[in-house]
Amino acid sequence: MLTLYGALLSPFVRKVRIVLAEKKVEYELVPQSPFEKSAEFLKKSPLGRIPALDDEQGRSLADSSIIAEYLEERFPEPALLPRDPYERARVRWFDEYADGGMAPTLTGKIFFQRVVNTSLMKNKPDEAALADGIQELARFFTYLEDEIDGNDYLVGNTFSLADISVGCQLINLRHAHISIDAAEHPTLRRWFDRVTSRPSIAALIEQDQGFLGHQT
Ligand SMILES: N[C@@H](CCC(=O)N[C@@H](CS)C(=O)NCC(=O)O)C(=O)O
Repeated sequence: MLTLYGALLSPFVRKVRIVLAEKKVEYELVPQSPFEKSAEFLKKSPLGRIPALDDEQGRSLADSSIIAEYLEERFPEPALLPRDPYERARVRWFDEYADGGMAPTLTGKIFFQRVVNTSLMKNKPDEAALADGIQELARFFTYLEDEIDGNDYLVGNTFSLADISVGCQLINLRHAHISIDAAEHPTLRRWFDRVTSRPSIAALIEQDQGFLGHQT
């Protein structure tokens, strides 16, 4: 069986878990904190980040995007990357937009300050970082609203890794009590509600909420 190392609440771990659930691949989730980096974990994930994955032979891979593409190649159905080369590249673009563009703001600033630093670690939030993050949100929302352009999904009007990666960042934002305003960004809000009501995603949100409910 595959072994995934990671923690609830991480958008990157969630991304891989959704891919596994969509493809109905069984796996064992081994808890791994992003703050504790044992020598053993660093062998699996040399940058010390979650997630990491071991295959059935104990061979490791790190990074959610690398793992997602590996899973796509090993378990092609249902496809989460389109066949068309341009659309495949667009999915990879949205994965990068989510992880490289949105994550530093939505997860790094807003979620980290409100949820990790304040609710879980009981520290005072860095109000400047939080305010910065909140102020940066509009440009992401406006871009995504335009890109969805009345479709059901981000690329090729089919559910793909693009929806998973972008959705995972917005789920962390919602955990930080910020939702997409339906009046200001109606298309993005409809898309988010559609994506988060998929069973593979709704189940993980429920797990996160259960965990947060116990902690706060
Ligand atoms: N590009 C990586 C990012 C993973 C990442 O940053 N994970 C965070 C937790 S949400 C982490 O492990 N942070 C610890 C660190 O950077 O030292 C991926 O997609 O897997």
